[in-house]
Amino acid sequence: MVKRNPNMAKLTAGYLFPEINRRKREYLQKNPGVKIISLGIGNTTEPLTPHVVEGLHHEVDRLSTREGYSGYGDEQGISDFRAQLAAKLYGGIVKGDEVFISDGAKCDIARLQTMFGSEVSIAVQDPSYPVYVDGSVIAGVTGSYDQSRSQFDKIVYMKCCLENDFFPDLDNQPRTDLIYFCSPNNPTGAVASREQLKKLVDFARKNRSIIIFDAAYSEYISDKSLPKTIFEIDGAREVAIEVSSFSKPSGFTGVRLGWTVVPDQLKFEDGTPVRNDWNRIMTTLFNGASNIAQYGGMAALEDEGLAEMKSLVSYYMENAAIIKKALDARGLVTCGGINAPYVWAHFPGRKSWDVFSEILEKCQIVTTPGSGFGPAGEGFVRFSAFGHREDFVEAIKRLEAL
Ligand code: PGU
Repeated sequence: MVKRNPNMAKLTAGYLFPEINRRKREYLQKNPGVKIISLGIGNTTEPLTPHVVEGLHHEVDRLSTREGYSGYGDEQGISDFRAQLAAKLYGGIVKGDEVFISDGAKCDIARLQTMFGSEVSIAVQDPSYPVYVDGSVIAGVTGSYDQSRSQFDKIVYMKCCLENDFFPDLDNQPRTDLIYFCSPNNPTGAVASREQLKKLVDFARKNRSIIIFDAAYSEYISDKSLPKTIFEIDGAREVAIEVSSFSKPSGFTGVRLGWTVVPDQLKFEDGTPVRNDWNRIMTTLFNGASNIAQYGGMAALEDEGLAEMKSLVSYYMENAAIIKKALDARGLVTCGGINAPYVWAHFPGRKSWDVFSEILEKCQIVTTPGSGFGPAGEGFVRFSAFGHREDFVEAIKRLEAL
């Protein structure tokens, strides 16, 4: 018999989104034929846009000829694409060879967790995208279990709530090796201001920590005063890695394409550039993003592609406005939904899973319970803005039953 990896046994429950699906299926078994509206998982619904499709087709056609065919490519991605990405999405503040193309942000987070290993301590925003904690636990980042707090001692939860504007009280946080930070935030929809990110960078510099900045929703920022990347902040190049993705801005959730920026200046304690180890991880554990997806990504960075990205983002953001308005009208306190595709609704004194069940039963709408993102998410429910417009129009009618 093979011994089970003990870290797997340390995970608290199943991964959040399959659990939500399980409950949805269970509801459908009991109520066959009911049309459920899914505002749960942040999964894109609108078709790929024409210019991007052209880019994908073009590469498929090229691969179907003997002259044009190519097999494995550079593990780090097509160098032209890396340079384009640095220029178009970062305005040149990062270099092409600091950008590593991948099959998505989630996969890069897992590989970063492999790179940093089990010896590190981590801090996460509470609530946060469950992969930061679950992936770290799988990688062995636990330490001993503190029964009184129901938490592992190598994992620090930085409370982000209404009272602190969803930005952690850094003056009272202990030092950790890594700090996961997501802005625009999943699930709260909060976007850190320039001043807040400066505080975060200064905190990391003081503590010699590394920030893993998740910018998967950066294209949803329309307010020009808000930073879209951590690298807009002075000093970030010495303390931050950024992961990001084409999933949400270009609808590549199924196509799969993302990237990670590791700046040259970022070093480990012994002076080794983090970039070297990241290159070693990518060349060893990854074989390059699909060449078809990369050509789709390149098309997305051309002027027509960027214009399409803008209109796709606007479409989802109108959904966000529709749902936010309806929830506000019901007297609920909501956050997010302005520069982020999630609306975070407060149900004071209630358990998130109870609210989830009530919304499912009364409105046939699937949401995501806030407690699935961390202890401070209790009492909240997340509404995703990813869906067809007609479903949002229908959803707000159904919410009247709440
Ligand atoms: N980072 C954040 C903050 C996310 O919310 C998501 C997706 C990803 C990364 C994944 O990016 P990829 O490039 O597509 O890998 N979050 C969704 C989907 C759930 C999931 O398990 O990824 C959500 O509903 O939270």
